[in-house]
Amino acid sequence: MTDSAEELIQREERGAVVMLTLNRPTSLNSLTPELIDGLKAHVEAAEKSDHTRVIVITGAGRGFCAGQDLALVGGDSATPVNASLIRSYLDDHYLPLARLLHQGQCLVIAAVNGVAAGAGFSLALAADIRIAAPEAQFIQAFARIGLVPDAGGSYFLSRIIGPARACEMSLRATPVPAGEALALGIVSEVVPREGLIDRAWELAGELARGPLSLQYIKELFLEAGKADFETQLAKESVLQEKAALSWDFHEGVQAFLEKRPAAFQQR
Ligand code: T3D
Repeated sequence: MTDSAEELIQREERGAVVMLTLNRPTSLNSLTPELIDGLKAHVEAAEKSDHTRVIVITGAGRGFCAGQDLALVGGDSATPVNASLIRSYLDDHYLPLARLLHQGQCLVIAAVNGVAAGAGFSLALAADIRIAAPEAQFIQAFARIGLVPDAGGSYFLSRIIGPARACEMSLRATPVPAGEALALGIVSEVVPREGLIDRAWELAGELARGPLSLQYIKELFLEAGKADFETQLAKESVLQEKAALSWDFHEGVQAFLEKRPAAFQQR
C-alpha cells in the first residue's frame, strides 16, 4: 500500500462519533510523522467541531499500532542515531498528540484489535477507555531497543496499574495478553475480534448520548491521581456547579421523577 495522507488514516463518522483507523497494516500501523500528525489533525478537527463528542481509535489489519516506525530511526550500523533529533521528534509529533487526546474535551476510546507496542501502547493508554480483542497484546517495547517509555507511556500506565507493576512491565518488556490486561485494568472489556468494532461504535454511541457532565467527569479525573484531597474536593465542587447549570441535569432529575429514560441534549 502507499502512504498517501488520505489513506494513512481512515475516518468514519456516525452522529457525534468519529472512528479513526490507523492504516499502515503491513508494518502493524507503526508510526511515522505523517501518521502521527494526520491523527492529530483529525483529533483537532473533532475537538473544534460543534457536534463530535467521542473519538474511537483502532488499527487496520492484525495490529493496533507497533509504535515508532523503526525503519525511519535505524540508519546504517556505523552511524549512531542522533539523540537530539529523537527528542525534538517527540516534542514536535508525539507529545502534542498525547496532550490533545488526554486533555481534550472529546471522550476517546481505543479499540485495540491487535498488538499495541511502544508508542502504540502509549497511544492506547492516552484514551479514556480501552477495549480489546482477545488477539491484542500490550508491550512496553521500549527497553527492547534500549529506550525508555515515552509519549505518556510511564505516566498513564503507572496511574492505571500502579507504579510497581508499570515499572516491571517496562523493564521486562514482555507482552501482556488481553486477558491479563483485563485483569490489570488496562482494558475494560475483551470482545471477540469480529465484534470489536461494533462494540466500539455501541460504547461510543452510549457516551455520545450521555449528559454534558461526561466532559466534566473527564476533566475531573485528569488531576485525580495526583491532586491532594482538598484540591480534588474543590475541583469537584467547581465542576459540580457547572454540571448543575446544565439543561441535562434538569432533564436527568425530571426523567428520574417521571420514571422514564433521560433524553440528554448535551447542553
Ligand atoms: O523517535 C523515536 O524513535 C523515539 C520514539 C520511540 C517510540 C517507540 O515506539 S519505541 C518502540 C518501537 N516499537 C517496537 O520496538 C516494536 C517493534 N515490533 C515488534 O517488536 C514486533 O513487530 C511486534 C511484537 C509488535 C509484533 O510481532 P509479530 O511477530 O506479530 O509481527 P512482526 O513479524 O514482527 O511484524 C510484522 C511486520 O511489521 C514486519 O514487517 P515484514 O517483515 O512483514 O516486512 C515488521 O518488520 C513490521 N513492524 C513491526 N513493528 C514495526 C515494524 N516495522 C517498523 N517499525 C515497527 N515498529
